[in-house]
Amino acid sequence: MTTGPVESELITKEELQLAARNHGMPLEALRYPITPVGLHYLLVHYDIPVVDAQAWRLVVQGRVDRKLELSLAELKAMPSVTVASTMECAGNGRAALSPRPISQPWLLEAVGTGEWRGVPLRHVLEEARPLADAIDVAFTGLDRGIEGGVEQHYARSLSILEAMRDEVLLAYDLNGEALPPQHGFPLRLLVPGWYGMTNVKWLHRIDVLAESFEGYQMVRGYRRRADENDPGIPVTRMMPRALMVPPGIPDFMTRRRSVPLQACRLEGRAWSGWGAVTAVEVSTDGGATWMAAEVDSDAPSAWAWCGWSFAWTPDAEGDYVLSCRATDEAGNVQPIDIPWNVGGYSNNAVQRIPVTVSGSGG
Ligand SMILES: Nc1nc2c(c(=O)[nH]1)N[C@H]1C(S)=C(S)[C@@H](COP(=O)(O)O)O[C@H]1N2
Ligand SMILES: [Mo]
Repeated sequence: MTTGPVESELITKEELQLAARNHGMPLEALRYPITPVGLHYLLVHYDIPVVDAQAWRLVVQGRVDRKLELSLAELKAMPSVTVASTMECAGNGRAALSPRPISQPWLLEAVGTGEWRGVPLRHVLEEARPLADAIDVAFTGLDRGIEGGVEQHYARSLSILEAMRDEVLLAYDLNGEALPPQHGFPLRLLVPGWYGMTNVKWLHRIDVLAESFEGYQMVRGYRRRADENDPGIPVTRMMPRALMVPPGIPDFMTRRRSVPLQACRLEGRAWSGWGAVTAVEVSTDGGATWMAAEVDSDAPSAWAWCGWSFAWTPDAEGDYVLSCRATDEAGNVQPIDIPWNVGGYSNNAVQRIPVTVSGSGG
């Protein structure tokens, strides 16, 4: 998906083509603890396949004692769990890097929280009984395309240890309904805490392997590389991020915010794939000084974002830059800037919202 940096800051027609297919979550939708399905961000590398649920089977094969071929009805008959889980694309924040890595040009809106229902992957793997030499598990989707010159089905893997974690699901419902086509009907992998690319949609094959899976999306895509020659390090769990609902009202074209000169409640949500969010701070001076926000204790689940709020009373009319930043349990804090990388992955630099405060409001 990524072809490297360009000199120009202008969005190319190809980026626009991707952006028109893959929409973000409008940031005002941070107000919902569970993102309504149509507002959840969307990222599809190739084409959305049309899947006949009757004919579809999930095949589990490779280094297992017992090969499985499961229909959707058989999967739905297994014990299920529901988990609210925040998903963020690893490319979220990409378009803010300079030079801009050419790919889906996300600003900050490639995130959403779904209530996913499905069968714990471990349950299915235990039925297939992985052999003692199994170390990796590859997940292959039905969608096919060409990327970096390589024709492929979209596929990603997890180590057998990660694959056996309790929270990992084979999900068939989102927010109480069957997965919609664009989110992976009839089945997708759901790995809470990991960046979006892990959650293989239109899943139809699971291969248990005695060697590590070397698919394109593991060895070429989704690695943080300093330059084209750097093999890089794999992109895995979500780095902490806090986002703010842009306050006030927007200008149609520039989307610059106008806020009246009166008390203003700033609010948003924060998450991390490395443990609970322990603090959210707010800056109203572009990151020079920071103040503690109040973090809600009623996140929809341990894998979902938590709400936060901050009572702001601007002192005077004028221009402000509002920012927020999250700290997680593991001690990760959002940076002001991140080192540039080829694919533009995991740019969790703090959000900056320019606002104009004027008058005394209506
Ligand atoms: N089969 C398949 N799975 C996929 C993708 C894809 O293109 N094909 N995109 C991945 C990426 S990069 C992201 S960020 C998430 C997006 O999931 P969503 O569209 O349901 O939000 O799906 C992941 N799973
Ligand atoms: Mo993504």
